[in-house]
Amino acid sequence: MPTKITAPKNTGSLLSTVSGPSTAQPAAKTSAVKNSYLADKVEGTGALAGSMPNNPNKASEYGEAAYNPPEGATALPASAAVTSSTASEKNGSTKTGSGKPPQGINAMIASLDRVRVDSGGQQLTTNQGVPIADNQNSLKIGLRGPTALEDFILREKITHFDHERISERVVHARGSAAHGYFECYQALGALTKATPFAEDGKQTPVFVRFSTVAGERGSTDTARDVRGFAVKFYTDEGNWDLVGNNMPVFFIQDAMKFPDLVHAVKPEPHFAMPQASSAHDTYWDFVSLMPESTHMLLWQMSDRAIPRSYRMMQGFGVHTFRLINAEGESVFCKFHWTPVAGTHALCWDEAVKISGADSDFHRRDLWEAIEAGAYPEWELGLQVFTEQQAEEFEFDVLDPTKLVPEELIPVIAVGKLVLNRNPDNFFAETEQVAFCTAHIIPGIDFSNDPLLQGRIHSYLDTQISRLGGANFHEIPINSPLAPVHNNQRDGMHRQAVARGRVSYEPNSLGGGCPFQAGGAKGFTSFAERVSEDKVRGKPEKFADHYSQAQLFWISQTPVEQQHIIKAFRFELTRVQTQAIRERVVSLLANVNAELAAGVADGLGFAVPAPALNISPLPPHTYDPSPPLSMSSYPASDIKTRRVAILIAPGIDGAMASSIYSALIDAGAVPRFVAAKLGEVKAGKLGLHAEISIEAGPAALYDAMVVPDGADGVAALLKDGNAIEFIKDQYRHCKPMLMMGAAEALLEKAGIPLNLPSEEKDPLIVGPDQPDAGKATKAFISAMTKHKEFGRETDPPAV
Ligand code: HDE
Repeated sequence: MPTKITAPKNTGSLLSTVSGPSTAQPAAKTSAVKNSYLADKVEGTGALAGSMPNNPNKASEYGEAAYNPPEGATALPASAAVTSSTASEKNGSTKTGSGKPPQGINAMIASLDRVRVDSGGQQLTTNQGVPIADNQNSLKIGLRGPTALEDFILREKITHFDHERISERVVHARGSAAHGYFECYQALGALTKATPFAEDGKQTPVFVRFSTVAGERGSTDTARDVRGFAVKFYTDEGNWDLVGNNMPVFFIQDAMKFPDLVHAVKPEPHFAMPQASSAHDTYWDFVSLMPESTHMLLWQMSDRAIPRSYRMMQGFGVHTFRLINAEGESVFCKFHWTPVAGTHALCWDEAVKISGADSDFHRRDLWEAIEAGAYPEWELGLQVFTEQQAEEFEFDVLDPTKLVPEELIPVIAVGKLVLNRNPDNFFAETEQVAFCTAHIIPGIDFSNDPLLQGRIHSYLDTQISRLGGANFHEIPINSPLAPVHNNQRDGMHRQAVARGRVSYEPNSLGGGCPFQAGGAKGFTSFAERVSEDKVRGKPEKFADHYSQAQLFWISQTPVEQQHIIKAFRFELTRVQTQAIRERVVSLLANVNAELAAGVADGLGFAVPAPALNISPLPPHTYDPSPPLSMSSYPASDIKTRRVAILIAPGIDGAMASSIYSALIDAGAVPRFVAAKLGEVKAGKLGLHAEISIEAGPAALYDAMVVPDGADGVAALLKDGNAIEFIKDQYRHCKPMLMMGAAEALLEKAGIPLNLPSEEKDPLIVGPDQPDAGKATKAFISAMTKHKEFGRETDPPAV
C-alpha cells in the first residue's frame, strides 16, 4: 500500500520569499526546513505584526494632544530571528562577525579606539590589503621602458593622492582643535534638563575647534579677525554643538545678509587679494552701508581680534538661546566662556611680524600647551533671563548685534571646560569635524534670532558638500556617544550595516522599533505662542545701531581706545576709495566724537557729518560695563609664557642657567637664543643655543632676558639682529630682564628706562638690581602684567 504523503503545512511558503497562505498558522518545522531559525523568523514575524493591530498613537498627532507626544508603541519579538535581515545571520566568520545576533545596538558609536590605526611592525599593503613588494618603482616594460597600465599599485596610490583634498570651509577654514571635557559644577535641573548639567560634577567629553573667519585653510593665525570658538559636547542624549565666537555680537541681523558679508570680506574676486584680511575696499564698502555692523566693527578693531593665544580669549554663544526644564518651563540664556589664563592680545606690529615668523603661531601654542600638560581651561557662565525681563530691555534680545550687559543680567558660573588631549590626526579630526548649530539636545532650544534661524539650515547643508554626502555623521569624530537608531538609510559612503528589513515607522515587522521616544524622554521644542503676519522685516528696536557701540567704546580703557583708533586707521588706509573711508567715519561719528576725530585725523581728512541715524526710538545711554574691557580678565601666573634668553660667547653662563631654571620653575618656557645653533662658551659653562634669532625672532616670545657678561654683551652689541630683537621686545611692550652690562644694549637700541610719562618703566627689570635672584623674581612678577602699554607713543619712539 502506498504511504500517504501529507504535505507539511506551509513549508513551501517558508522556503519562498513571496506570498503565503491566508492563515496565521505556524509553519511546520519539518526536516525539509533545515534552518529552524527561518521558521522562528517567519512564525515570530506573524506574531509580532499581529500583536500590533493598529497604530495606537495616531490620535496624539493632532490638536492639543500634539503638545505631549507619547512614547512610540512597541512590541517585543519572540526571538532575535524575527527582526533579522537573514536567517543565515548565525553563520559567523572573521568578516561577518560572531554570528551572535545583535539586538538594539549601533556599533558605529563608541570611543575613537574603534578606528585608530597604528602601523608599528606592520608591512605595507594596498587598500585591499595586498602586501606591496616594491614601493619605489612603478611597473615598467624593461628598466628603460614605458609604465604598464596594469600597475594597479601605482594607480591606486596616485588616485588616492589625487583625491586627498576636500573643499575647505567657506568661512572659518583656518583652525585648530583639541579634545577635552566639560564639568558641571552643580546640577541645574531647575533651569534645564540638558544632560551635561544634570548632576554635580558631571563630565561630558568635548571636541573644541578654534578658527579665524576670513582666511583660507593655509592662512596666517594672527590676522586681525574674529575667532571661532566651536564646542561639540558628546552628551548622553546626543551631540550638542555650541558654535560661537570670541566676540559676543555679530555684524548683521539677518541670515539673508551673511553671503554678502562673506563675499565682501573674502579676497576680492578679480585678483584674489588680500588674504585673511578685512583691510580692503569691498569689506569696508559693505559694512559702511550696514550701520548695524558698527557695534561689531568696534569689537573687530579692538585687541580682541588679535589674541595672544586661543587659550587666552573669551567665547560667546552670541545668540539668545532657550533653556527648558523637565516641567517644560523656559528661560532665555546667553553662553559665555571665560579663560582661566586671562584675556590677552598681541600688538598689531607684533601680529604682523609673527605672521612672517610663524604663521602657525596659535596652532603651535595650543598644541604645545596641551603636550606640556598645561591644559587650557575656561569657565562656562550663563546669563539667564525671562521673556518678561527681555521685553523690558531697551534692546531686542533677538538682535545678534546687541549684547546683554552684565550689569543688567549677571553671568553665573556653571562649569568648566578643560582641553587635555591633542588629536591624533589633523585631517581625520580637526578638518572633518562638522559643527552644526542645529545640533541641540533636550533642555536647550533656539530663540527666534533671525541670524540663528538661518544658521540652523546652513551648517547641515554645508557639511553635505564639504564632507561628501549625507552620512558625515558617521565620520568617527562626528559620531555621537549616545545610541543612534533611525530609519535613515543609504547615501554616499554609508558605513553602518543595518540589520533587518524595517526602515520605516510605524512598523509592526520590527516590533515598532526604533520607536519614538515621546515627550518625556525625547527632544521637544518650546511651545512658544506665535501669532504674527508673515513678513520680511525687522522689529523697531533692531534699528538702534549705535547705543551699544557707545557702550562698548566707553567701557574700554584709554589704551584700548587708542588701539581701536589705530586699527581703524590701518584698515582704512589700505582702502583705496575715499568715499568708503568717509562713510565709515560717518558711522563712527554717531558713536563717539573722539573716536571719529582720531580715525579721521589718522586718515588725513575732517570728520564728515554723522551717518543718518534711522532709529525711530530715542538712543539709550548706558553706564560703562567693565567686563567689556579685556583688562578685566588678567592672569596671575606666567605659565606657558615664552621667554628668550639671548646669549653670545662670554655671557655669564651661571647667571643665564639660574634664570633659565627659575623660569622653568614658574611654569614658563625659556629658550637660549643665539646667532646660530651650537655651543656658546659662557664663563666656565657651555650653553647650547636652542634656536637662532633668525629662526625665532623677537615677536615669538612674551619676554626676554640678557644675562650679565661684558664679552657676551659686546658680541650682542655688534649683532644687528640682536639689537632689532631688543627693539621689537620693547616696542611690543614686553617685559625685559637686562642684567648688568646688558644695559648697554638698551642704550644702543635707544630704549629709555623711563616711560614717556617720566615714570620708571616697570617692565624693564635688572639694570639697577645686581642680585640676579632678586631681579629674576621681580622679572617673573613683572611678566604677570604681560605688557606695559605706557611705552606706546604714536608713532613709536623706538
Ligand atoms: Fe558660521 N558658518 N555662519 N557663524 N561659523 C560656518 O560651517 C553661517 C555665524 C561659526 O570650527 C560654516 O562647517 C551662516 C555666527 C564658527 O568648524 C557655514 C551664518 C557665528 C564656525 C557657516 C553664520 C558663527 C562657523 C562654514 C549667518 C558666531 C566654524 C563651514 C546666518 C556665533 C566651525 C561650516 C568649525 C562655520 C554659516 C554666522 C560661528 C558656512 C549662514 C553669528 C565658529 O555653515
